[in-house]
Amino acid sequence: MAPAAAPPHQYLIALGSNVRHARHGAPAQVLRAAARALDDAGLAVRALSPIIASAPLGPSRRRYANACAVITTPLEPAQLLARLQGLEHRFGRVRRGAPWRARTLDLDIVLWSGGALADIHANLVIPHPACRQRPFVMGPAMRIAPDWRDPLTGLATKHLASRLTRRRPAPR
Ligand code: PH2
Ligand code: MG
Ligand code: MG
Repeated sequence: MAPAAAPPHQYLIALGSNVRHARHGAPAQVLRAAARALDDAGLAVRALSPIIASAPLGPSRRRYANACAVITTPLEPAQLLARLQGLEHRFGRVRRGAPWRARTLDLDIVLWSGGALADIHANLVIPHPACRQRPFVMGPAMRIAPDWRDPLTGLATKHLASRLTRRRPAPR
């Protein structure tokens, strides 16, 4: 009997770009091409959020295109991370110099169906440690995975997103 296929995991991936690509074009086009490339690489894209434009957080001055995708794959987190880094590389991303430089393609694992994880060898932490503070992650995330929960706070992405967009009370 053929061995049963490993049950697929679900992952929520954040996509970002703030540099044009010679062939694909502007950052939003880069993200569309990246979603197709994920699918072609066997990382089945179940949902792709709308693509938003966002002001850069950090030193780069170029605006970003951001989106989220839900994918399913039998790959374990460290294996998936290696695949995502391969894709970033194929899209012309160069890893050198300071972190947070302008990039053609950034693919981050935000959440997965396996709960919280810290893999020191792969330098991988899930949930993505900064995801709760980032409207450009939680906004797209709540459009396609509103009920996925952050295992550390117990809050769903829709709640994390609304915490980030809610107006703060005026100071007294
Ligand atoms: N990614 C960063 C740093 N700053 N700013 C925006 N708006 N969008 C991003 O995806 C982003 C960022 C590091 O990965
Ligand atoms: Mg990132
Ligand atoms: Mg990254």
